[in-house]
Amino acid sequence: MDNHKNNEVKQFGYCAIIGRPNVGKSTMFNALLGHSVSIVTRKAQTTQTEIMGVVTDFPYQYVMLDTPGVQSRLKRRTKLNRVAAKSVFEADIALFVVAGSQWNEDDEAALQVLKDFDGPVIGCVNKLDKLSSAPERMAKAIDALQSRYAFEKILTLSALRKLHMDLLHQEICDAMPFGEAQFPVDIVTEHDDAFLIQEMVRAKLLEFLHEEIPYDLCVSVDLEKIVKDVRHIYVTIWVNSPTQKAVVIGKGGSKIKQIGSQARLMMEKHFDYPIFLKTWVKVGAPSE
Ligand SMILES: Nc1nc2c(ncn2[C@@H]2O[C@H](COP(=O)(O)OP(=O)(O)OP(=O)(O)O)[C@@H](O)[C@H]2O)c(=O)[nH]1
Ligand SMILES: [Mg+2]
Repeated sequence: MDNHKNNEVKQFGYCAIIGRPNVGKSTMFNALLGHSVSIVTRKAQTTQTEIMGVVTDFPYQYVMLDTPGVQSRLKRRTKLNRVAAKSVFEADIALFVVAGSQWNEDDEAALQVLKDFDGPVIGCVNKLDKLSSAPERMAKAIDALQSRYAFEKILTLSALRKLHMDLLHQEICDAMPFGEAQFPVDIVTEHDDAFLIQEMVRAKLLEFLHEEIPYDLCVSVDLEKIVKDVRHIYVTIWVNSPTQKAVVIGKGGSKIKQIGSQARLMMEKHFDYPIFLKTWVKVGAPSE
C-alpha cells in the first residue's frame, strides 16, 4: 500500500467558534485541538483577540478560530464583537455555542454575527455535564436554538469533560472544502511563544485578581534567553495607575508572586522546559 497517501490532506478549510462570553468556546477550541492554546478562566471576556489553531487529521486539515465572546451592544464592547464577525467572514463552517437553557440578549447578539453567513452552522449546547441530570432543561436549550436559526445540526456536548467532541470534530471535517493543506501538518498554532506567554500571564491575572483590574490589561514579554538549560523569561505587566500597581503586587509582593509562580508552571507544562520567570509591574503602556 502506498503509505504516504494516508498522510495527505485533501480537504482544508476554516471553522469559527462564536457565542456569548463564558459559554466554553475556548475550552471547546482546546479540546478539538488537543492542546491548551487559548486561555480559559471562570471570568467572562477572557478571550480578547482571534486565536488560531490547526487541526490535522488526515485527510482533513482545518484552522479553528476562537473569538471573543459577543455581547449585546448596550455593553459597549463592540470592538470584540467585530473580531468575531471577521472570523466568521473567513469561515467555511461556524460553531454557535450556548450553555444551559437560559437564552439571553448576548446569545441574541452572537447569533446576529451569523446573519450574513451562508455556510453551515452547528448549534452546540455546551456544559452537557451540568445539564444531563435535568433533561427538561436540555430539551429547552435545544428548542431555544431550533426556533431561532436553521442550524445544520444541533449537538449537545461537554468541552470540559470531552463528551461528544468526536462527533463535533467529524461534522467540522465533513464540511471542509476540497483542497490541500495550507499549514505544516505537525503544527498546532501559528502564534509565537511571546504571544502564548503573554496570554498565560493574562490568564493568571484574571484568575487571581478581581474586578478592580481591567480585563484588557496589557502584558509584554521583554526578554527570553537560555541560561544553563533554563529558559529565562522577563515579563512586564502594564497597569493604568499606582493604585492598580499596588493591587497587582499585593501585600509584601504576595499577589504577584502567586501569579508569577502559577504562570511559570503553566509555561513549563506547555513548553516542556524548565523556566525562570521574572515579572515587573509598571504604570503606563509598552513602547512599540
Ligand atoms: N461544567 C462545565 N464547564 C465548562 C465546560 N466548558 C467550559 N466550561 C467552563 O466555563 C468557563 C468559561 O470557559 P471558556 O472556555 O473560557 O469560555 P469562553 O466562551 O471562551 O469565554 P470568553 O473567552 O470570555 O468569551 C470555564 O470556567 C470553563 O472551565 C463544560 O463542558 N462543562
Ligand atoms: Mg474564550
